[in-house]
Amino acid sequence: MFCFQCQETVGGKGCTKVGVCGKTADLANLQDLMIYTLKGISELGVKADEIGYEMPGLDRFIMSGLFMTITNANFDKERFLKEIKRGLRLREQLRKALQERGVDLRDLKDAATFSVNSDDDIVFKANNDKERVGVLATKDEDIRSLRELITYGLKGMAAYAEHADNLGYNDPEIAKFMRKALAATLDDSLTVEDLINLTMETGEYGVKVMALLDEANTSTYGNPEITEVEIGVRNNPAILISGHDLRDLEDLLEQTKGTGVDVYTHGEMLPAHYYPAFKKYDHFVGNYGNAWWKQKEEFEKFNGPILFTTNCLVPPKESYADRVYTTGSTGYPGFKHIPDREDGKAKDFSEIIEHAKRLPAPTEIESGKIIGGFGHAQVFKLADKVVEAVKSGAIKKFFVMAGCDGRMKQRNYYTEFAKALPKDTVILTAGCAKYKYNKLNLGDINGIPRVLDAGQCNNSYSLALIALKLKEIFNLNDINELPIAYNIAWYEQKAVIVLLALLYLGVKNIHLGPTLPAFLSPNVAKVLVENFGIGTISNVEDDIKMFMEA
Ligand code: SF4
Ligand code: SF3
Repeated sequence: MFCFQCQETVGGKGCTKVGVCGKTADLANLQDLMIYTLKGISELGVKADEIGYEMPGLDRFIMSGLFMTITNANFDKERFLKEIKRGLRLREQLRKALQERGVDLRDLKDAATFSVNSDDDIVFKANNDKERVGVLATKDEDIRSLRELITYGLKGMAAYAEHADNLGYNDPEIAKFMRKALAATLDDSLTVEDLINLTMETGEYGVKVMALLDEANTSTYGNPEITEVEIGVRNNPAILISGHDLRDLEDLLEQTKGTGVDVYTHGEMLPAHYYPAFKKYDHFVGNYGNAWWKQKEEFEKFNGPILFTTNCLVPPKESYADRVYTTGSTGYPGFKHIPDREDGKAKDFSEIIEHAKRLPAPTEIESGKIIGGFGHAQVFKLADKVVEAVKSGAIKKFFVMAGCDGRMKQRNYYTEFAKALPKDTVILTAGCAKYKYNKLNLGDINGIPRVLDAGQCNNSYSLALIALKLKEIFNLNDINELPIAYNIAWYEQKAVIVLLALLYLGVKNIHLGPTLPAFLSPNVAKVLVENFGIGTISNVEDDIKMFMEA
């Protein structure tokens, strides 16, 4: 195996024996073969696009195939075997359809033509075809770096596209771009420059997909609004829902209504509380615990069943493993998996609900409230107040500290950074990075809280809209003239698409931490430094000085 797609990769270089995330070598190889299969399907898909042929189910398959390979999403080898076989069937159907339409299919690559006769064949190819399958199959380190940067961006894009699709929102242009970009990563004729351009285009589609998901979420559930979220517990049996999928949450809330079972959020599901549509459920109690990496201790104490709708899932402790359910792109061997919805009907969560009824109420681990809900619409409503505070000097600077949280000790930097920021600064956040400072009670500036949480990582789009709005209000030519600094924490591939989207929007001088991605080769990193001023972090004191002076 070789995997370096996340921030916690071994030695900041690559996981080669087993993943820090818990991914075994054979699972990692199967995930690589899944991606390889998607690339091959996409090569045919591009040809289909050229003649305007659409194959039903193709967009969704590519989306969920990519999504399943995101860090901490799916650890289930059986599921990958099943999906690879499904992919090969789809690929064959597509090939036939194109052949019938007279499309020239002579120069297809191995990814679009390899065949297997059994599960063993699949496993054999995944483990042995190192010249073609996997990250290291690309020998040139700059080409490899760009191919992977694009692929990881596509994984994040796919995740957001799937959430939008679950709410009935999709954009065929986004799916078409995914096919084009996946196929391009197989194309040896593309130069470094071509791939840099494609990376920027990936950012452009990143903006589109986040706009689409924003539209899907806000049209379906209303605009996030200022909300106090309870972090203590009640005395009823309960289900803990984690991940990012709001449609799954809606189905669960509907089905738990009147059952005596409460629902709490964990990790990235916290921002669901900010949506008006979810406030009508009085059994939707609050948020339990913190970011994903604290799940082992927190799930043990929760006592009830846990539902994963997306990443980040950590291999469980035995003490609670029998209480964990997965759905959508997530999976883990031995966990119950709730099947996808059919014909738009709700998923069936009855088994989890019955399970919850047999278990005790959660053990309280915290008490009090946290505040959030500062999506673009809510912040625009406060615009006068914000602008006045900037003009009067009450707010000197905004710090975008969106992104991911993670296990590394070094990430305490973000807690210390938030504490040490001058009192006339405001943190704009989104994603699970917020758990490093959202319970610190950092106070407010003329009624504006010093931590403004826009929501999940995909809601980083809101932060971009807020910046663009401020640029308009202050009549500036360039978004970089605003008093906004970017100190972003990353972990998995959704952060990659958010980063590429910000770069596409022209945001400069983003600092990424706690370490730069291992998949950036020195030359690719140099391009990002020279053209976009990308930097990393050093220590709290020097960094605050640097940001405040910039
Ligand atoms: Fe290693 Fe991260 Fe890949 Fe897991 S996802 S194998 S931790 S690089
Ligand atoms: Fe967190 Fe996994 Fe990235 Fe959506 S839940 S931000 S790490």
